[in-house]
Amino acid sequence: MHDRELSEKITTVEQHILERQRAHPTASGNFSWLLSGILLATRIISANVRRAGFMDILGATGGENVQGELVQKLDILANETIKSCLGYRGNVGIMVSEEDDEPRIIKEPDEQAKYIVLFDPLDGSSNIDVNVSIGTIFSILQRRDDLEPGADMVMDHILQPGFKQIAAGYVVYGSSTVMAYTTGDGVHMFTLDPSIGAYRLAQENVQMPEQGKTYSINEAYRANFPEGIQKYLEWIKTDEAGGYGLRYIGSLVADFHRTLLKGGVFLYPPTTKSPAGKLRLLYEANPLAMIAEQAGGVATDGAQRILEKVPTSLHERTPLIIGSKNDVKRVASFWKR
Ligand code: P6P
Repeated sequence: MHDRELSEKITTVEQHILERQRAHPTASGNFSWLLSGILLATRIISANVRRAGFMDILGATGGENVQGELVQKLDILANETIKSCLGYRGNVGIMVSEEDDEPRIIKEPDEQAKYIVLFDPLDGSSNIDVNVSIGTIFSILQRRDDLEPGADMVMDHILQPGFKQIAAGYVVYGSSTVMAYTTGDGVHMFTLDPSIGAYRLAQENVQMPEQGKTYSINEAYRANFPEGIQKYLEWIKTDEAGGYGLRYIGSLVADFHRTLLKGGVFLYPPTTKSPAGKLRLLYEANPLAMIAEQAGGVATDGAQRILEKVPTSLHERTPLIIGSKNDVKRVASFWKR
């Protein structure tokens, strides 16, 4: 490395967490150990995503996951990698994956493993074979300490509203691999530096613009959206709206990442095919909603704040309107669920 590069301050995620934990003496090293497990997994996933072009890991396995979607080989690899990296962290009690029908119990309730990690191991997998950005989304809860005797000692710990999350984040495997996370103290963004195999701090306290110039929705379903959404889609194209552009990658993490940085609004409303919406509450909407709010944005299901929804099932779906506060407010002026 040249002197200039040596002199550049490299702040890794681990350093960043420790520096910020010093400001929060109550924080335990437990959490940074847990997060480092997730980040190790994403570095392995990133390496495989980048090699997908010439390794036999493209294409569908032919199997189906609980979502009834064709499961891509990289999906399997990502899912197994995260479970393997987290399984030995010692402080993870339960894991919930988009790819698995049931939760995975790592430690029994009395084994002092307080964390619950919920994740979509590889979101947007339908884009894998065409080299479009895909991503990993994760949410971290703690076991509850207020359960009554006779409670379901697995599901009652998992089905907590999103405002109970202690941390959330995503990794987008795009032209570079970028990770954003929050522990409720702002959103911080890192870029994976392949030359050192570590995530380097790119931006602290990321702020979402109060208003953007982009709306992001699959207009192919226009006729199936609620009438209010259809009216919003008519309005957004008028001169009065002031020149919005439509961007839709079809990979939630990539569409959200752009919305976080540039502002605007991402919408996945209910459709006749998916009356409860398509996206999952526990490991897609909740973590992205925590990130959005921590960056000054908003996330609703058209009726209420995403983070206040009390989940009723593991793979529950929800409508999602997420982005800049003025843009989400504008959508709400046309459509309330
Ligand atoms: P549609 C990918 O399959 C995904 O779950 C999200 O990443 C993405 O936002 C959405 O589905 C795209 O769905 O119905 O527009 O193809």
